[in-house]
Amino acid sequence: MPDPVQTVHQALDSFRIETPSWGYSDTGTRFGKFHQPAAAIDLDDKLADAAHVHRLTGCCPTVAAHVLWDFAPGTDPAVVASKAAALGIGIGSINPNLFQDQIYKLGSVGSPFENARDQALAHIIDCIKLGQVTGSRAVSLWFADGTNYPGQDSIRARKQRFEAALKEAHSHLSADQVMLVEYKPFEPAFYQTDLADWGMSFLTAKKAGPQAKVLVDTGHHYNSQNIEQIVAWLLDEEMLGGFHFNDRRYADDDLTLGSIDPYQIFRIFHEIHGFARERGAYPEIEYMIDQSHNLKPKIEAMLQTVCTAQELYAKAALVDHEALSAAQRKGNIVDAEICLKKAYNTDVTAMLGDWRVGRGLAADPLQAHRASGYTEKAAAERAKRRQDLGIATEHSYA
Ligand code: PSV
Ligand code: MN
Repeated sequence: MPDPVQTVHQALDSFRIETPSWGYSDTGTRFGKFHQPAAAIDLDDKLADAAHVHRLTGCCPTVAAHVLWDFAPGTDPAVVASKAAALGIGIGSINPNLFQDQIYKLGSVGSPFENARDQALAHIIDCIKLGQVTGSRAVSLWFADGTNYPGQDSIRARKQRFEAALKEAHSHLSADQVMLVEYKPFEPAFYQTDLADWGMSFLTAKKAGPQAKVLVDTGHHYNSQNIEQIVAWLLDEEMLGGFHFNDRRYADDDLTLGSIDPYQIFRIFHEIHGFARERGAYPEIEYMIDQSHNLKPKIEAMLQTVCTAQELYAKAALVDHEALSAAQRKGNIVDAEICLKKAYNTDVTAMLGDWRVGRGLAADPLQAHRASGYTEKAAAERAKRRQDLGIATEHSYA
């Protein structure tokens, strides 16, 4: 077994994770929003917050954009990209919005209405072009499409409409772009979701073309579903394109990564390290966070997530693969499991701290953020701007 410090440092050297623009602004649930004085108001604030997180962690060089929420009509994506670059970050995945326009009531590319399908496809193609201007690698597709009642629409017709649309969209990708196809078992459709699981995303991506891959949002699974098995299968088929990280207890996805089940994330990373070891290289995977915090301070939650991801990725790199395969060959289940548990139980805090200090970063990004006064400064400035703009602000318990 090589030196653990070296193993952890090597693993961290290549680990990058993208933060979402929507995680910095006031977002909530459909039941309500709780405002935070330091929340980002506009895209400039979101870019500033994402750059701050990258400055503290050194591993978040890109920020995901949700087109409708971030690019007001008339926004020049080249200007946005250069603003981001001036702050030391880049625009990452481009997320089309295929669910909020009134025309999408019965779906987007799966809709029975041709004009809705045409609008959705045109928007995806626009997003592909936008990504070419911003230098983004991924166009990340999530569809709210589905039906709410049995008989509402033909399930097979919807499947075919998806296949045709994604195939057409794929033909607009440039050689260095990738199309990520996300799945979700339910919500907002509650009878049938068009892309409800990894198999449906897999098949649709395969039919779209070679640059389409599956996106695994950790929150989009039923309770007790074995996500690392899905990851292992997708890796083996070279169809794993990326992750949306978060955690969950019941439905959906806005809890902090690893807050409920950190061992699950470790097991996912273990599959990736094992695959890379076998193939001699890591596959190109977009690691992205998909969380909008309604209760936790937004930047703190983001830092907590990034540090948790690094920690679990590092721990998973420590699995002794020689010992593991020896135990597996002997059918020694107990020793095999101990290999995973031993790595998982290793305290990597000091190794992570050293890695950061070696890169001129603070050993603890969260503490460094708290000491920086960033939130207080942002809160003062943004609260005033919010007032001037007449935007709702936080409740005072004082
Ligand atoms: C849908 O629940 C989802 O996971 C998709 O990725 C959306 O783009 C994102 O959440 C919006 O927060
Ligand atoms: Mn997602």
